[in-house]
Amino acid sequence: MEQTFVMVKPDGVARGIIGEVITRLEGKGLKMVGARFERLPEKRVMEQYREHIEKPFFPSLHHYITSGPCLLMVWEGRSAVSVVRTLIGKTNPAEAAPGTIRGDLAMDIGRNVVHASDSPESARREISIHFSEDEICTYKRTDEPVLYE
Ligand code: IDP
Ligand code: MG
Repeated sequence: MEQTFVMVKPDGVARGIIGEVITRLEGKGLKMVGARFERLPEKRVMEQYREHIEKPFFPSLHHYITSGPCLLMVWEGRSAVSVVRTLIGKTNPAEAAPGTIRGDLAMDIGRNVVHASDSPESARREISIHFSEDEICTYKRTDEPVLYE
């Protein structure tokens, strides 16, 4: 099984749609195996978004992502990385398909509610930035035997 890093950003927290995000991932059949609610410390913001540090939007991204608490999570399932990327939709909510989290629940690229890892390599890197191994929990969902062939 694959794991991916998912985060409800401060706008999603402030708008009270944490539950909606979790419900969609749980309903799909993904399993939450780690979670923490916190304001991101400076060091981990820079590690998380290192590929964007030189981009023109980075100062506003930095300001926004540290403006309030985030819900950081690790989700597990078959092809979890690509499955979650499909569920969250395109980066710009104006272009994200209906039925996706960003397509249904957001308006602005700078306020797009959720983050999710874009590849298995990013997922491993991002999970290790935010979580230690002992924070990842192992358990069975009772529907696992019927979720997968
Ligand atoms: P992703 O979140 O879909 O993986 P990335 O390109 O990795 O998108 O960008 C990371 C985050 O940076 C986006 O989710 C968004 O919050 C912000 N961002 C990306 N591009 C822009 C932009 O052009 N203007 C403002 N914010 C942006
Ligand atoms: Mg990204």
